[in-house]
Amino acid sequence: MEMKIKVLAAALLLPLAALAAEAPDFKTIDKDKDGYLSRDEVKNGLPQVLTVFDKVDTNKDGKLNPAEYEMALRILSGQQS
Ligand SMILES: [Ca+2]
Ligand SMILES: [Ca+2]
Repeated sequence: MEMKIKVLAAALLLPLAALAAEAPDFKTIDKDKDGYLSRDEVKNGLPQVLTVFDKVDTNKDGKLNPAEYEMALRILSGQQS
């Protein structure tokens, strides 16, 4: 049934598509309120971001500023697999 396959595919894609919308706020993850997300803060707040941490840490300071965090969410929510 072609219809069934489409529904299944949509269900599989949903969690990633919903990630950006449901992701915790930057300030919520930034526990020590220094304006950056360390690896530990990311690990506790939204572990999926760790998978793209190095890729989005464009200035290589080992932490994420709000723009870098947004980039991580965009990458994760756009991933197909
Ligand atoms: Ca912090
Ligand atoms: Ca950075």
